[in-house]
Amino acid sequence: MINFIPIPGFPGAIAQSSNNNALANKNVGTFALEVPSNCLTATNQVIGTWTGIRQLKHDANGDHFAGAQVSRLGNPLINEIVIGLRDKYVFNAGVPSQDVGNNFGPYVLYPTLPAIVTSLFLTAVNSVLGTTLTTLAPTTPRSDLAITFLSGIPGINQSPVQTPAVLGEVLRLNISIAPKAMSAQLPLGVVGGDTAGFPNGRRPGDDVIDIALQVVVSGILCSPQYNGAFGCNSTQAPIYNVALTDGAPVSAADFQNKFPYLNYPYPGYGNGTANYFPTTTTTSPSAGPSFPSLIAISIALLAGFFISFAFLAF
Ligand SMILES: [Ca+2]
Repeated sequence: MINFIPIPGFPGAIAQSSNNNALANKNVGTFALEVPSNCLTATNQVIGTWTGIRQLKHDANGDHFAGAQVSRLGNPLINEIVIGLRDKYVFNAGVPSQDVGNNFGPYVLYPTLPAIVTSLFLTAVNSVLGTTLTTLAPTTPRSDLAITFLSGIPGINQSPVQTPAVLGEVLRLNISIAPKAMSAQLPLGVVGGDTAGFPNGRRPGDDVIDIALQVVVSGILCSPQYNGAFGCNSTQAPIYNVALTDGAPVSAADFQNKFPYLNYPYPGYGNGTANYFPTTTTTSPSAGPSFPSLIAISIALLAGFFISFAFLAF
């Protein structure tokens, strides 16, 4: 799913091009909700959310009911590239409050992805750059990843009223940080200097693949600009200043400026050809109240499954 030819300026490095988007012109089923934000907060303005997919079951009368949870996700890519194969079933069947007890912490503190990238690229990087790096991976244990994905970032999306911070794999959002107009959104979110973006919530135009590569593999949060706030420094992250990328750009400009913010699906007929959007204008939902009074939540929906939203008001 991820193209590992990622180092800009490196011979053979991938260039930013929409042609690298393997999902272009593909449809993803989505279930979108727009919820008044004041329905989701408790004693402070930080919330956590995740989704679960449940099997569709039938009783003796043929009525539907929700079976066991078979998939779960808060932050993108956690299930795919962080949780180890032997524990994916446990992770998918569980809830965030069980993550510490299920001993998922080491997957975050000692991630495999940077080690894989090192095994693939270390020799080539040293050869081309004339360096003698012994690894491309930041030093473990990765306190920066624990803060980013398990506790929330202090001052951004960590609950200010819980000490110590509650750990668990949820997508955290600080509603008190004002959302930005689409024209002002930066695709790299927090690491790009836009605290209204991922991992403080997730907007459709946030380039979560590039963000994850630069946080997990480059170790950008160990760079001098963060001054040790994430428990690491640049000497522990050999390529902290390398902007790793999958080469597939995405930004807010690719999406609608009103709920559900995601684009309308492509028709099955003529997909991939020019001018295959309907030429007639259909009535679309009104923009409704402006942010931040509403939060839009969307997730991929698999046919034949129940889906549940869970909100954690800290
Ligand atoms: Ca990208």
